[in-house]
Amino acid sequence: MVEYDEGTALVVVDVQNDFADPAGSLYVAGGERVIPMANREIESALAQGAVVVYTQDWHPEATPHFDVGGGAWPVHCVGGTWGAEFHPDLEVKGEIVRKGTRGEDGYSGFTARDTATGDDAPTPLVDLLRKRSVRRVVILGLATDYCVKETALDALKLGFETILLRDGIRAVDLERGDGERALRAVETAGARLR
Ligand code: VGL
Repeated sequence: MVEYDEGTALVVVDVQNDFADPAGSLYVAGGERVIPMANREIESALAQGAVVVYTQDWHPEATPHFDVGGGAWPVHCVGGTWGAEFHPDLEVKGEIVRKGTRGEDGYSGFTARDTATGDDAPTPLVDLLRKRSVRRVVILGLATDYCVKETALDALKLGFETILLRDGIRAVDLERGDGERALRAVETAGARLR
């Protein structure tokens, strides 16, 4: 278990039905297995005065992010649908930051990428963390090789000390080894794995 304090935020990435339920449209193998650990970390973080924040993929019905719109992914996490809801076993006890809401590629919890121009715009996450004087972020959730990775890389770029909880993440692994490569990339960028 990590030590938490008031300058630390636990960022729980995309523990939503479409990723964490075997019936979800973009189910990440073993996704539901991160939930017990997530709940333990959430309790521990809150008990020690840390900030707990949740990211939530929240797409419009049609977006260039989806394969039917020319993108890479099956339709998933459409705002207001079951797939976009947090998994019912996850304890939700903190602020929620939605991403992808205007049709952007929303991998990182910190930025939304315009699918036409490739430009990044900030989500409310960094302001929220700065307001609470956070200097260190602890990340878990789904999926290692996309949203967890991009959130961790942005956290590092923004100057946060960044820790990834290995047992609290699972990979899509479109190509075998993507998850492990993502971990190496975030480690190389300066994150610690726990
Ligand atoms: C994610 C693929 C597409 C994720 C989101 O949460 O990691 N992966 N959209």
